[in-house]
Amino acid sequence: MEIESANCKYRVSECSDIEQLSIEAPIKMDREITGLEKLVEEIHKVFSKSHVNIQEVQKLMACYKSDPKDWKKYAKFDRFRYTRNLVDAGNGAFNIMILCWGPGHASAIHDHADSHCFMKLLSGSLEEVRYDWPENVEPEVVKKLKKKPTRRCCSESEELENKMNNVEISEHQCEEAGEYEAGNMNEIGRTRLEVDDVCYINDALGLHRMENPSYVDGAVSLHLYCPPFDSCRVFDSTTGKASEVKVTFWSMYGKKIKRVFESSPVESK
Ligand code: 2CO
Ligand code: FE2
Repeated sequence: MEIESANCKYRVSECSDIEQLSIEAPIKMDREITGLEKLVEEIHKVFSKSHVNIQEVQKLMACYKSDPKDWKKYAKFDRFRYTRNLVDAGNGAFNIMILCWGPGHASAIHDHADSHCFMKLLSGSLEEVRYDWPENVEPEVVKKLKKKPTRRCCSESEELENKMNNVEISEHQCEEAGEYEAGNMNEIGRTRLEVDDVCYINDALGLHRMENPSYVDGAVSLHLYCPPFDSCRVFDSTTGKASEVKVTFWSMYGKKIKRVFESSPVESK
C-alpha cells in the first residue's frame, strides 16, 4: 500500500501534519521512464491532480534514467559559479530546472522558501550537507517569520553577483540584512549523491548546502520545486546570520539569458 504523504501542491507550512513531511520510505521503481521529455509530461499529469504525494514525485524522478542526450541542451556551465537553467515552468504550480556545477562549485547554506525541493543527480556526484536551523531563526513551518524590510546594501549588479551560488555571503551583507540573532550552524547529516539518486528536502527537515567535491569533473542535477520560488535565505556558515537573496536563471528553455550587468563594461567604453 502506498504511504499517504503530505500534499506537495501546498507550501510546507500549510501541511496539517508535520510528521508526513519526513517519511523516508524506500522508493520502489516499478517501471522505467524513457527520456526527460516523458518525465516532464508525467510530472505535469501528477500535478494536474488536487493531491500530490511527495513519494509519488520522488518515484517518478527515480524512474527516469539519466541520459545526457536528453538534457545536454540545458546543461550550461559557468566558470565561477553553479548555474540554474529552466527546463519547464510547470504552469506555475512547480518548476523544473537543471543545475550545472563546475569543479569545486558549491551553494551557500540555504532554505527552500517554504517549498518542496526534489533533486536527482544526472551526472557527476554532489555532496549534500544538512544543517539545523540556527537558534532564533524559525522556519515558516514552525512559526511564520515576522518579515522586516531589508535595506539595499549594494548596487544592482553587485546584488546579482551576490546570488546564493556564492560560497559565502559577505560580512557587510549580513550586517545590513541582519534580521536575526543566530548562533553557529549545526551539521546534521552528509550524503553523497551519485548518478540517478533522488533526494528531497523542505524547511521542516532543515537547511542544506550542495557541493561538487570533484576538482576535475562537473556535475549536473535536476530539480523540481513546488511551488516555484524566486528568493530564499542564505546563512553565514560561522554566525548563522540569515540574508534574503534572489535566485535567477542562467538560461531558460535552452537559451542563455542576457544579464544586464554583462553589458555595462561595453557601455562604459
Ligand atoms: N536550492 C538550490 C537552488 O535552487 C540548489 S541546492 O539543491 O536544492 O539554487
Ligand atoms: Fe537547495
